[in-house]
Amino acid sequence: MNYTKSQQLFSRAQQSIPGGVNSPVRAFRSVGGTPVFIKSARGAHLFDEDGNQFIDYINSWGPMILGHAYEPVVKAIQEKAAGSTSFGAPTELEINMAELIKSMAPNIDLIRMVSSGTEACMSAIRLARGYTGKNKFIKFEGCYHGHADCFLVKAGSGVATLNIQTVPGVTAGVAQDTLTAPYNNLNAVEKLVEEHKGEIAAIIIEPVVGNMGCVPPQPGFLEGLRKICDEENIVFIFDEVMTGFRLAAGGAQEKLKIDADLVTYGKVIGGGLPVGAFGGKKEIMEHIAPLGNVYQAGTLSGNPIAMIAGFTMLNELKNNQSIYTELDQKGARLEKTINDILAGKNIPHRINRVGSMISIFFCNNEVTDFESASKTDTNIFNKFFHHMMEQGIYLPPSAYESWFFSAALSHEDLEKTFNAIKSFEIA
Ligand code: HOZ
Repeated sequence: MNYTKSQQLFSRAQQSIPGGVNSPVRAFRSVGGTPVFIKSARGAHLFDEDGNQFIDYINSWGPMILGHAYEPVVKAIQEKAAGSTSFGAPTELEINMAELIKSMAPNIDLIRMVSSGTEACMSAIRLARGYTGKNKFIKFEGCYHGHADCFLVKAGSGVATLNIQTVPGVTAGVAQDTLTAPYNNLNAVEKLVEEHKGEIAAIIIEPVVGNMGCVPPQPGFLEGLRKICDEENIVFIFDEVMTGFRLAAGGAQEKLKIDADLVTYGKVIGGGLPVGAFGGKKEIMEHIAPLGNVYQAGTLSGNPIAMIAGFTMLNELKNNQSIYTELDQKGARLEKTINDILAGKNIPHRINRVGSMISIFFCNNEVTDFESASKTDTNIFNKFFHHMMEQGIYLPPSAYESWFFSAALSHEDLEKTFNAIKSFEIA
């Protein structure tokens, strides 16, 4: 494939944008090469500035569940934009959106819109602290909850991709209140809770991890965390920025049958526009200003264009839940066929999948936490990534990010993906 224009754009971008990108993983630093500059997308396909076409396995890191440029969403945005793009004042649409989310996701009595997943998680932690009067919280190694200072401790996603051990700018004072445990390790959490009795405000978790690659919870893990939270008056926060409305209409809470106290959402609820939200039980949420004193605000919160895009997409999902069965069937086909192809080639690998989130780890071990995910052979991954790109398959440019696919992915697209993998050689 020819990437001349992307190469030129990347050189130009580096003169004005740090590293040439507005989010680090996009820079292709770990896989090498030049990032592809995207011009447009439709359905399951991306089109770059050089005229190359790719089958998209990122889907804007989750939100394009129905595929790119989904017509009802595009139309709704166009119509809404004609009535202005921001008011900084309440609209009926925000109520419709809150009511729709409440009708789909469990345990949400009240919900507050923000502008990103980072903002949602940051606000949820502040709220948990304000509600419990405690300062510390537990997060899991390799889980990523946005880039607020307190979360950049053993974080996954870009921090893991770039192998950044400590993030300059995060003070020791902030980091000391962030406790970490290995994912899927209940004993480690019990130990932390015992050591810091009465000090822990929250446990925040990606119920199915996407930010160290896809890593599902083992049976009993989330149930055990729920029990600890109940016994110790700890707020249990599900970060559903990736899983919300993707794994099921009610997100991971519904899919895994676990109740959270607070839930955070991101880009998915804006249909790809910059949106986030945090919501949950009334008893906790009523501590948020102006009901309570836990302050949180934003001019673009509940922005009409973002709301109409998200509302239109979520409404489609609510009214057509067979989509989740369809996504799961495509995922199962993807998982089995890739497994068979790689096994036939004696390429060491493990595939983790939940619904339409899937990852290939190039290793011989089961992947259940960040340590086991780190055993993936990144050299093989990097080769695989570039091979797939050459064949017109666009994967996350990192061994530590889940792939996401959309309902628009056709069986023909799957066949093309399998053919691309069949021609992959390690040597
Ligand atoms: N690391 C982000 C996903 N987990 C990528 C965000 C982006 O580059 O858009």
